[in-house]
Amino acid sequence: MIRTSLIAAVALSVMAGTAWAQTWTGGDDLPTSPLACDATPATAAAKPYDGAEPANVPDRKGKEITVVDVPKLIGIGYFNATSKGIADAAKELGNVSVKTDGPTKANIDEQITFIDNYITSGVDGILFAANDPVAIAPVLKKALSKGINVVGYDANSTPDARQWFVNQAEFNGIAKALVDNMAKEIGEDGAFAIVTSTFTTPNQARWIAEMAAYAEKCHPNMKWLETVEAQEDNVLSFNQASTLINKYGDELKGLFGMTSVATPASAEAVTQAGKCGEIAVVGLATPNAMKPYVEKDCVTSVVLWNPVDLGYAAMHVMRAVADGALKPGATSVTAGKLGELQVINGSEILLGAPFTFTKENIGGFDF
Ligand code: RAM
Repeated sequence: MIRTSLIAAVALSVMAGTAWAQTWTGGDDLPTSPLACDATPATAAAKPYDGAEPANVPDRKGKEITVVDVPKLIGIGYFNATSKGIADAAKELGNVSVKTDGPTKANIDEQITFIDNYITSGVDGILFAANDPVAIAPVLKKALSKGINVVGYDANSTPDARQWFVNQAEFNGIAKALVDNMAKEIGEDGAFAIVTSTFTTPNQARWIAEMAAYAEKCHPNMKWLETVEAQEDNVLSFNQASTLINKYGDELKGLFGMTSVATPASAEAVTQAGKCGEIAVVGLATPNAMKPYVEKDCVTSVVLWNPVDLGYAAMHVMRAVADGALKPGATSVTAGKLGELQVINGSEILLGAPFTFTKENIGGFDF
């Protein structure tokens, strides 16, 4: 009986002209919205506010506030950059004291403990980038119940556990940039693998799901081979990339690095395997980490945004929330030197579009 229904389902999908959606391990199961294959921009429909509301919030308008920033981990270039932006904005505002603190490994249980301790010690606001969108929710809701303002950036929680999320770029825009760059470098029928953090980290899972949907729509003959997890760990990322290189041999034409740690580590693995020019590395990383590989032509394109600006925007959003200047239903918010940032998807604030660093432009950046 099951076999018959499965055959019928396949027949129906073929008749409908839709290929089976290829699911790449590491994506989430949220709806996807792949962009057009050409440069046609997305048209984002306005959605109602879907964020949280803290309870018994004291009047913080114009008052000195104490904020803590708890990213996935501390001590890597990417979150050093977001932390710098947060500190720059606090200094500019003049009435915010902020510190960045967190685990030295990307560990959700440790991140939750850090946040819980700051709730106990007493802060006015919590900024976070989540290791796990669901597991982090209870402690963020605890903060909200105590009148603490909660704003996410970089890696979201479930929307009901924070007030706003500052998104570096739209998930489908990052997916398009990564997949288009890989197709350009390995060809429309190239095979690739993915080195990610974990299968549950919110931003990587969103990007991979959107990449799979976009590839199915615009680059249907590219072949996904495997996705491996490497936390935010440089050694593990290098070892996982090396394992993929040895496992797939000449079939492997490309590696996606989904974290700012995995991308340089994958480039180093390709370099040490003597495969520069044979295996493309396309991924998310800071320009400073990738300059050595781009300048020797081992890596052609790196996708990111400005993480300093991301932290800067998150701090300004926190101040606007504390002042009552950013409320549910707002369509934009002023973020200092960045000007007006748009609200999208109900309670996300969009920093901008992804950017591709190449040999021609990477020398102009220092973060
Ligand atoms: C890592 C983290 C972060 C992500 C960057 C690209 O540093 O996973 O959340 O945005 O890479």
